[in-house]
Amino acid sequence: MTVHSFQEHFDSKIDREVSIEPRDWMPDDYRKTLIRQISQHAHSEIIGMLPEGNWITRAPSLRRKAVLLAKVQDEAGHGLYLYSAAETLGITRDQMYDQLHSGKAKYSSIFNYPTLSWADMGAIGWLVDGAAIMNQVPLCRTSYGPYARAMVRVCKEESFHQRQGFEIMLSLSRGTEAQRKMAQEAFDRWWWPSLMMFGPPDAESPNTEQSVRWRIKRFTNDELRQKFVDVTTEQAKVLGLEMPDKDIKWNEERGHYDFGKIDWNEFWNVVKGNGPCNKQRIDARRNAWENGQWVRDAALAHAAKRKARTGETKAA
Ligand code: FAQ
Repeated sequence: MTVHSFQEHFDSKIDREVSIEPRDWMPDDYRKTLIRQISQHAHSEIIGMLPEGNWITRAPSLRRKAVLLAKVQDEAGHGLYLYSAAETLGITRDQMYDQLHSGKAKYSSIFNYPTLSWADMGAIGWLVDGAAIMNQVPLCRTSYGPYARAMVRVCKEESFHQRQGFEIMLSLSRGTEAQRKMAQEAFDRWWWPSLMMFGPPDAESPNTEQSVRWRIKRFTNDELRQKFVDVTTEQAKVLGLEMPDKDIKWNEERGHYDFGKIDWNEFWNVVKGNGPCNKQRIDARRNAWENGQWVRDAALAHAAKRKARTGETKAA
């Protein structure tokens, strides 16, 4: 087959909704885009463990501690499935780690904000996992097979995360005045950064058009952001919390909520590395990597010894 006919075959698979698999021919830019998106997604899951990890020892009850611990472990699992999916495209895990630790790779802006109170665990579950599901359910139908399959389990776990967050917010908002205030204050801080998670507006998103054509992305950034606003505004009513955006208003004609202006300067500032916790997050990952060197060395030495021993047994 010529490159031309390879391309035709690829295009026809995309049009027929047949998934692209690791051994299939694919355009270089399709491969590059997937490596970029999947590895950044993996990094987000791993860095995303840090803000919540901060509260495991301070969770207010044994039940809350067990649930939070399980959630943070789930995020580690998501990172691992995603690194594995990216590896099928020809990048190694070490290369991806190196890109993260050197600051070359991006990860979601949301994880560069601090977790100041217990209510932040509620707000993260409700809003951050809520935004993650909104973005990731359509990715279960993304055109690259290994990414789509990884997303199925990730989304099931994320919906448990979202519910546990909502339940924390519900308990706090129905609790004492101090607890209600804590919930409102967390909502106020996490609202705008959650809207930023969906990425820049479509008009300023260099990757969306091509990714939608390749069916990597099934919806644009603005479409997903709007769905999220519509759903969470209704959920805030159930919680009895006030929307942090005073301009939010139902638009009968559009059948959607109109909402206020997002501060895109803040978003780009965080993406460029100048958010409140960027340095702390990367330092924590680098330290974990460096301090874990002896564990990796020990595991390799153990594997080599076992291999030598079973080799000896076989020879005998
Ligand atoms: N933060 O042209 P677009 C989670 C970058 S997982 C930082 O629109 P694209 C689970 C973008 O990379 C959360 N950078 O890009 C959890 C690009 O730069 P590049 C992560 C951002 O790829 C919950 C540039 O801006 N989810 O939360 C952000 O078409 C709780 C231009 O943007 C995923 O990764 C951002 N928010 O669309 C864990 C989902 N937005 O790479 C723990 C998969 C954009 O060209 C606790 N990813 N940029 O240098 C996606 O759906 C897409 O990659 C988007 C961005 C929608 C994030």
